Amino acid sequence: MSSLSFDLISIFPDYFAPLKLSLIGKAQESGLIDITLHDLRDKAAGVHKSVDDTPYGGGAGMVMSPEPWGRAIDQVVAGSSAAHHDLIILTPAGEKLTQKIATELSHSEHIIFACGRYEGIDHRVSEYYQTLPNIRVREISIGDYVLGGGEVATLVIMEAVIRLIPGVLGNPNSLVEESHSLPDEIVEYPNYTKPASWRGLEVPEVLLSGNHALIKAWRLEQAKARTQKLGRQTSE
Ligand code: JDQ
Repeated sequence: MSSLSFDLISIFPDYFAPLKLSLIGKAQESGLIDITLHDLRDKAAGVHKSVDDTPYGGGAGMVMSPEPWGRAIDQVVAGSSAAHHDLIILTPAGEKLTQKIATELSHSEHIIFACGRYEGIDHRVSEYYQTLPNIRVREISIGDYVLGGGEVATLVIMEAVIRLIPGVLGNPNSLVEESHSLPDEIVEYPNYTKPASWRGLEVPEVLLSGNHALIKAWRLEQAKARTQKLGRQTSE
């Protein structure tokens, strides 16, 4: 079995409660994936268990200290049997999540998510782990808006990645791809189900025709029109 392991580090591990639900919960139960949560606070020193400090150079807010992150990540790496690790640091300044990145990550054996809070994590954490040959560091954003921390972004990435793992969806992955049969960058065509007439709105006639070649062409045309309308780039 390919079994992808995830280690999630956060001061709010309760954010990840939804991972026991639905598709991801079942993927865990069936052993296709393994998810371990870590409370960064457990790695904080002193009576106050502080994980943040004021920013060098001044400015608003607080920055997460590198020491607890170093202890947490070192421990996760030391406890892993994987030969290679992907360390994902969530940040609004990261490379934008794409389906291509999700696909790459679905082929990983071990993914560590560093979920910061406040104004983010001392940049040396990213720099340090980039120097290790068995770790690939990726700073990732899920979109151009500012969240309160990395936890929700991690849930988004995990959902995008885990559904790509063979055996996670009901249908085999090859069949799932076939059911879309569109280039990665093209948006989905509109979907319809019964009833054929609803509140005066009819399902497009072509979909009731039984002509599969015609339906396929119509769906591709619809998807392209939607893509155009969104102003998105296509390969053609
Ligand atoms: C963190 C914050 C002001 C960071 C702290 C850690 N796509 C995306 N949006 N926002 C994030 C990701 C994100 C990820 C991790 C985060 C936001 N914050 C809050 C606030 C400046 C920088």
